Amino acid sequence: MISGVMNRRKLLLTAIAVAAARSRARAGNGTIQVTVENLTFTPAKVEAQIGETIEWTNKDPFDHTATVDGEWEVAIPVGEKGLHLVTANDTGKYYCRFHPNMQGQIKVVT
Ligand SMILES: [Cu+2]
Repeated sequence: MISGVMNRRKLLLTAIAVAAARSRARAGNGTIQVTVENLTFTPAKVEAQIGETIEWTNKDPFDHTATVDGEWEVAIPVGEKGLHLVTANDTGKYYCRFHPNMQGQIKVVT
């Protein structure tokens, strides 16, 4: 009787562990680093999973942004970082509001 309960509990924990591993495979929780220097996003093109964070680090002596018109804008002030949590519809280009020639690209992967 007791061992039956133990087995069910063990089975349940195993099922939870498998489900957690699967959800990790679908959605990342890592950070993708992009350096902003000399008016350039490096790397210009990043691949990210839903739930990962893109972190821009500004090494220029002036402010930048990462902007998708009508969607989102991340301020990247001098000497600071800007963060964006990746969502399902983030595949596409972004640019800097102050220097529109600065462009980067995000590809959401699963
Ligand atoms: Cu800029």
